[in-house]
Amino acid sequence: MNNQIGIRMLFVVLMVVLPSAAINAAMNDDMPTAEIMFEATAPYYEPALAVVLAGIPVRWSNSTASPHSIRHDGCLTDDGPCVFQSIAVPPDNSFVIAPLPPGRYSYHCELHPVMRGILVVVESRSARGAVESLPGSDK
Ligand SMILES: [Cu+2]
Repeated sequence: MNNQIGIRMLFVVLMVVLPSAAINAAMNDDMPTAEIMFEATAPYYEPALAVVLAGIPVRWSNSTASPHSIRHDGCLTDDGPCVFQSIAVPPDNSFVIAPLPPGRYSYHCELHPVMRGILVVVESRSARGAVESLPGSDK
């Protein structure tokens, strides 16, 4: 009786641990990634002003119940370069962009124009503090 329970417990533990071990291994192979969340309420992108180091991909994750997108403001006009643009990201999905050159990139959600965010890419950690103290600065 005790043995049966023990074997059953072991089976349950293996069922739970093995898939998550595989997921952890896959994640450890990934590069470090800056994370931004979509939110259903203001400021809609969290953080709304994201300062990331050059060389790091940026991931937007959608934990809301609606699809959202990420579209660099340069895509709106004829003059600006359109640096990044996603399709509509469904709930529980994410969108990753390759590392960007240093600069300030304002962006919005094409589906909900009220959603606006700023991505600032800096060369080094020391530049990061300087940018964060000037959230309104437009480089
Ligand atoms: Cu949206």
